[in-house]
Amino acid sequence: MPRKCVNKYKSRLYLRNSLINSSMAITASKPLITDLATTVNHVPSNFIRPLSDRPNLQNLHSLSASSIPIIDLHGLDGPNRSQIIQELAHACQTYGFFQVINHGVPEDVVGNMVNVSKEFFNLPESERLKNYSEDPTKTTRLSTSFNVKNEKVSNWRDFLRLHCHPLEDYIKEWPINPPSFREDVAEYSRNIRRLSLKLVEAISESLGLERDYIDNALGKHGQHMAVNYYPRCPEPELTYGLPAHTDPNAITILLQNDVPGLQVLKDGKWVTVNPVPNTFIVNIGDQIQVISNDRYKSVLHRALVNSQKERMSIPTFYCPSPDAMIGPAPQLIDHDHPAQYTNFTYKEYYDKFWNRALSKETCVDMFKT
Ligand SMILES: O=C(O)CCC(=O)C(=O)O
Repeated sequence: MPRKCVNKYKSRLYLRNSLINSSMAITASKPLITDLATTVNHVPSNFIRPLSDRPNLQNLHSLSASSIPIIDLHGLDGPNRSQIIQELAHACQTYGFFQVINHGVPEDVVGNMVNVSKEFFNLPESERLKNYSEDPTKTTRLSTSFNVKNEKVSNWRDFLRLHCHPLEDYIKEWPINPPSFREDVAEYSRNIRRLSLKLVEAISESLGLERDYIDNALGKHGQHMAVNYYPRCPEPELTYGLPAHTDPNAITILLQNDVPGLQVLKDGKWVTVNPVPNTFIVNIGDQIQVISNDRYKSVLHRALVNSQKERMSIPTFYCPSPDAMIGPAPQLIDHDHPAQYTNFTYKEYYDKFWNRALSKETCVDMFKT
């Protein structure tokens, strides 16, 4: 059969499966969207969002690079510290997002991370599938969408998710292909951990807390990474790479390639954060919203896809260890600012996060007083 016909047949088969049972369809055909995307000219029905919840590609408000604050970390450990702390406080209160330059992560470490990630997603399907799992409790896994077990509409994303701290506990589970994968990703994750620790201390100080307050609140700390791969999509106006959500962790440090797609909700409007070379995008996660007793906000963001070019983003989720007890810092509770949240362990929070589909009703609301 000519290739065109094979593709048509495969996509029809896929669509038929979608209609029979949308949650089974993705496993019944091609588990990964990376492989399915090359066989379809239309978005299969289980990826199509209801009319009221679609990206409005005609109405994109592009933030120019300077609209999301860019914070120069040079001198954070020197005479510029108090100035940088003030800039951080402003960014965290006003945007929940900022970008950092002079962050100390060498360009070659970032370059190797991006290249090896690309190589991973270019491996033959059978090689990639060795890492496939739909179990969110697995500490190393390749998967698709968000949580295929409980979502009604699928997302145009595959992702490789890795726990990274303590590194020696997890590195032995990571893919062995491409051959430099473990070395390149380990080097990147060590560098990002150093940056995260610096930022966590600075954010703590910016809230008027002891420099090590948040560091201590995170217990033994955790660090997870995702490599998000968004293939080209024939009808990007019908679906998302990731729908609106906030991040469940403490802070996220995001590296994106040169293809735009990240949007942040600012004053009720979705704005695109255009890629800027040699910067990371940092956002406040739910745990810092709780610790700050709502002084800092964990802001809704989402990822769009496009028909021209595949996109990759690599977020590092810096988080508490599962046993860490999280609650508003007592120093930030007073008569005018009563505690907004009950105390909980990060494990309780994280289990809730994965057991629900991603949605605009953020998980943090489930822990309100
Ligand atoms: O791809 C992006 O830019 C956003 C990724 C993201 O929000 C996530 O992985 O939680």
